[in-house]
Amino acid sequence: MKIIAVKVIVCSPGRNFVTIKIETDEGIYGLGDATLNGREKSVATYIEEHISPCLIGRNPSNIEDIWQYLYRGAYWRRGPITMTAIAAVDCALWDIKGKKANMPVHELLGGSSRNGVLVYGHANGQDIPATVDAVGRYLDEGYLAVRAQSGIPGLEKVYGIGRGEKFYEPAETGLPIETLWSTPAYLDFAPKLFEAIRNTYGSKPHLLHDIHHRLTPIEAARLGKSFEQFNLFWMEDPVPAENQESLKLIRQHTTTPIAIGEVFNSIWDCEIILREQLCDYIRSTVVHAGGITHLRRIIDLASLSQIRTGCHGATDLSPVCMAAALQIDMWAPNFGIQEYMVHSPETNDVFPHQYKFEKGYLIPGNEPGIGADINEKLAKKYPYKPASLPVARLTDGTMWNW
Ligand code: KDG
Ligand code: MG
Repeated sequence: MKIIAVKVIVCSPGRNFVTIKIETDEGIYGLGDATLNGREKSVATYIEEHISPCLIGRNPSNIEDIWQYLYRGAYWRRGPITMTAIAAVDCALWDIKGKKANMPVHELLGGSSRNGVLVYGHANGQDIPATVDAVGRYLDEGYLAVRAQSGIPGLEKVYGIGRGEKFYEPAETGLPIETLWSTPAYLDFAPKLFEAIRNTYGSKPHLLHDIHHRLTPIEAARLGKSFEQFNLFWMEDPVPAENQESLKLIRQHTTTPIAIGEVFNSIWDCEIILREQLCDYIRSTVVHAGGITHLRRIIDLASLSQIRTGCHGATDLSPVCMAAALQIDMWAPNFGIQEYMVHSPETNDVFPHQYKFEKGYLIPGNEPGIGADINEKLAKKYPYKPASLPVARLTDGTMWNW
């Protein structure tokens, strides 16, 4: 079997996506998501200029060798652009291998370890009552786990608050919008949100919350302590983790579980965190962490410290990534939970997929490969639109982490 073409498809059905399609001389093709929110064209160019020419004529079965070729052969290792590009190729090659073997990818990884994939939905609202209502709607739909984010009094455009009911989409057309952040206002407010949710729905639902890299370790430690009484499933990205050891301070002070890693690109970004058990859930997923081949290594290292998976699954990760993540989720012995942010109808039309939601779980199905496709003709109707993620400033104007 030989690779005969590598296509990069950039489209915007509701939001921007980059997809790679690797075609073979046997008529089988594979798909990989290559979307890096706000940097879509950089990855597309990297693949077109530096990867596609090297793949033509290679045997797509040699997934490991091709991964090593693209990683070691780049010389400039790691980084979000390179690792997203490698991830897309890797995912497409697993898709091809599955189709050739007539098996879903989770069968090739070692078979399924569960019947379905526990997911969490995204409830958000402008204030506490609206967020409490939104949580209730997810519970009514059968979700067992819900992430809750609320607007904070006095702060405009807080992270995680959507325009629509289900699609929270932070990227805006044009240059980055500026948002405001106040740590004191947030630390005062966040526990009140979870108090209201627990008072309304009791202790059963799993509740999650994303801090989105905004705190220092001691602030996160304090928040984690005040969350303990509400028994959160996790608090996510409490601090930016360039300094992996900074999580030690948080761990010394609180038993609220920590999830981290959606922006990590490789095992080296979380090596200390995983070895020293500094988180409870690792958030890395297929598209930004080097594909199925590399994510599997991260998950195995995590398992040594009883850390479970909680793969990123926001709307900027296409259904192709979600389908691939579900294959990993079905296999991973240390699976924890999967993020599930429902895509827009336009996105779902361009990327037909077999996974479906049932009573709090996603069921990936048994189609050969990863179980997602692209309608290229329809994709052409949604041309790329430049869009950026917001930036954040403190109330005195200082740049902060968005
Ligand atoms: O592109 C950025 C989003 O994927 C990110 O802001 C979403 O933090 C996120 C999450 O947990 O889904
Ligand atoms: Mg997050």
